[in-house]
This record gives sequence, C-alpha cells and structure tokens, in this order.
Amino acid sequence: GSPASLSRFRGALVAAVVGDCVGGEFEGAEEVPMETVLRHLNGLENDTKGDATLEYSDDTAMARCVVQSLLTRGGFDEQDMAHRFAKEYSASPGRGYGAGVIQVLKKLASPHLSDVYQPAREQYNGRGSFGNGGAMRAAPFALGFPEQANVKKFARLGAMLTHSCSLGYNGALLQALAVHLSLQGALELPQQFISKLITEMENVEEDDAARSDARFLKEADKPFCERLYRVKDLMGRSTVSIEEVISELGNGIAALHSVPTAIFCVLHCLEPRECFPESYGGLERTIAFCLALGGDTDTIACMAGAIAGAHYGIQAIPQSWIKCCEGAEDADVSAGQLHMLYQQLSQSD
Ligand code: R7I
Ligand code: MG
Ligand code: MG
Repeated sequence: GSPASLSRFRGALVAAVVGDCVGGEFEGAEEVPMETVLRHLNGLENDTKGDATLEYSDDTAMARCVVQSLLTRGGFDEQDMAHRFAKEYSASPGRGYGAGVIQVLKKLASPHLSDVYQPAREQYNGRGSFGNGGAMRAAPFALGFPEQANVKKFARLGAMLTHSCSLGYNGALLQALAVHLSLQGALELPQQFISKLITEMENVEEDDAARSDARFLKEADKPFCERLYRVKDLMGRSTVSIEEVISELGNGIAALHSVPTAIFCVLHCLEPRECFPESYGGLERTIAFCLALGGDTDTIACMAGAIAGAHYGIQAIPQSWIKCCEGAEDADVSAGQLHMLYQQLSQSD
C-alpha cells in the first residue's frame, strides 16, 4: 500500500484490538507451545458462536479513550484524555488493569485535581511506573499526527498521565514511533527501520531524567537503545528460538521488557518461517509468534499488531478473527476518522 493509506490506518487499529483480545487467552502463561497457539487461532476460524466473543482488556479500553480524545479535541488535550481514562475505569474496572495504575485512575476521577500529571508522579515512591500501560495505548498517537516530532511529543505526554517514569513513557514513545514509521512503509527495509529507531532513541535517552531512572533501576545507560541493539543482533541470526527471545528481550509487564520484544516479533515474522502454517500471512505469523512467548501476551500482541497492521494493511487480518473480537469493528470506524484528521493536518502544514 501507499504511505499512510487508509488501509494501513485500519490495519493498525484493528490488529491492535485483535492482538489484545486474542492474546488475552495466554496472558501470564509460561512459553506456550506453537501447537497450542495455532489450535487457539484455528478455533477462531471455526467459531460458530459468532459475534465478539473475545473481550478486550485495559489495553484497548485505554486506547479507545486516546482515540476518542484525539478525535473530539482535534489534537492532544491532557485534561480531556485524563478524564476519559478515569471515566472508562470507573465504568468498567474489571478489564485487567495493572495493580498500581488503579490508584492513578481513581485520583484522576477527582474533580479537585489541578495537575492531571500529579497522580502518576506519586506512584512508586515518586519514581513513577515503568509498566507498559503507556505503550499499550500509544498507537493512536501515530495515527493522529502526521509529523514525527508531534508523534513523539504527544505519545510521551499521553503516557505520562499514568506513567511518569522515563522507562514507562519512553516505551510509549518508541511504540508510537514504530507505528509511525510502519505507516510510512518503512518496514519494506527492515535494517533501516531498526536503525532509525535506534538513532531516535539515542537522542531521546540522552535526557537527564532517562539517565537517572536507568541508574536507579540498574539498567544499561540507554536502556531502550541497548534492547534495540539486541533486536538488531537477533535479526541477523538465521534461527531464533522462543526461549532466546524471552531471555534476550523479555515478555514481561515492564515497557522495557515488552516494547522491543513486540518490535522484534514484527521484524522476525516479515518472512515465512517453518513453525507457521504455509497459509499464514505476515500478520497472522506475528500474532501467533507473540502468543507463543507467553507472559504479557495481550499487550505484546496488541503492540506488535499495531505495528504489523500498519505495514500489511486491513486486508491482512482474517475476517474470522475480526468477528471474534469485541471492539474490532469500532476500531475500524475510528481508523477512518483518524485518517481524515491526519489528512487535514497534513494539508495545513
Ligand atoms: O503499566 P500498567 O498500566 O499495566 C499494564 C499491564 C498490561 O499488561 C495490561 O494488559 C495489564 O495487564 O497490565 O500498570 P502499572 O500498575 O503502572 O504497572 C504494571 C506493574 O508493573 C505493576 O503492577 C508493578 O508490578 C510493576 N511496576 C513496578 N514495580 C516496581 N516498581 C511498574 N512500575 C514499577 C516500579 O517502579
Ligand atoms: Mg490487558
Ligand atoms: Mg497485558
């Protein structure tokens, strides 16, 4: 498809929902045999019960708030977005939210709050959360802003409403950037794609807050860069086992242990591989690979789904999968609306 086409927008938003819904099955499991994953995915194709039987989790619930806020405000409005997060949580608290973020969402509901970034800063002794809750809902920022600088700026601020630790919000920035590049067709050249991400993150992680958080958490000097170099390294190998992905990149609930992993899953599945059915296209391979990792499967499949969906477009997602997932049809409609906003903003530059 052409850069920033409607099909890519629809692919990104719908595949994110599908990843969340389909990935929920294995959340928290240890490494899942590929056979089991394929059986689960096959089951969707033969699902006669029909409509939207797989519920979405907090990942999609919060992404929907981001989308609706960007659309109604025509851009980023932190008050509006914070208000939507709080309202969504109080309407459906049972979507599987992280244990810590619940405190933030309750505080955001207070009508007396003057600084909407304050509750997030109070988490974890003032250090803020490094969870992947900012990254899991970052994709819509790539669809809402044509300019790369704005994607980075607003994905970061949007994440800071709940995640004030740099390892949390920089994970969101990285995820949004990956979707942004993928929408432009950058995955046609995978080596350049990963190099661009590294160059951008080298800059982002220069920051004093990033350096001090990394030191405090005993991580590498530029933690996301270090992980992206590992991704590049794994890309160069002819075979990579699931165990290696888990040990090198992680499959956990921290942004650092899941965003680079999601990016790797997309890159690794660009070409057919022996472990997948021949009938599978790249998007199906990507989702299946994410599920086989176990751990935070809904979130990793959601993030990888957004990046892969932006690359392959809507046609790559099996209809039978879409039908099973709550919120997938809504995401398709929203993608069309974001595409219009994006085009308006592109023309006004
Ligand atoms: O990041 P968050 O919104 O959780 C997202 C995850 C996704 O997998 C969703 O699908 C859902 O299942 O949850 O929620 P947080 O509570 O901010 O962070 C998630 C978890 O990371 C927390 O419950 C902690 O276990 C851990 N964590 C930390 N632990 C110690 N110190 C995050 N930050 C810290 C920290 O600074
Ligand atoms: Mg979830
Ligand atoms: Mg999760």
